[in-house]
Amino acid sequence: MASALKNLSDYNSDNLPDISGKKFGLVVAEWNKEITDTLCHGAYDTLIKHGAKAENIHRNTVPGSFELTLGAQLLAQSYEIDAVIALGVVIKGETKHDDYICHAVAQGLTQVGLKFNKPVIFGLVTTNDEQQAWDRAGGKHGNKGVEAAVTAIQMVGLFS
Ligand code: DLZ
Repeated sequence: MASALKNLSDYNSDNLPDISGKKFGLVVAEWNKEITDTLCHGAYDTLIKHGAKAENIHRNTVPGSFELTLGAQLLAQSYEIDAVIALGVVIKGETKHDDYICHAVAQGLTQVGLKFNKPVIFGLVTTNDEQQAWDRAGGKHGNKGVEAAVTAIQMVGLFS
């Protein structure tokens, strides 16, 4: 039976929209800086590979992942920015700090996206140890920065 449902967007991760005129914000946490820099390079290279112009990619650095929300808001409130990608690494410690940070960031980024009605991508890597984080920053589980950028591009297509 033919479906009456129509796709609002034909874009998916194999068929991404033209982003040559689009502007992106990257907000990157400095905790676990070597790893977040690797995520950031992955995201940046992916945006460039898919046609974004270097001058249209803006980066904010924030101290820790908890600050990603405000850093994302600073970018999202600029009417020029089409999508924001938030990148951080939270590694589990002896206390429950990681839980608090991760929940706060997930809720905060959701709110920013809804408030400014634009894609705000959750690129927070949450792991039990540093090795697991590297595994997700160019290691055996890929680079979550690349995945976050592909998600941003796909969402920009939905909003175009
Ligand atoms: C305090 C803290 C701790 C213990 N661990 C992390 C972490 O693994 N990853 C991260 O991005 N940030 C961490 N932070 C810093 C907090 O995100 C935040 O910067 C401080 O609590 C100040 O608000």
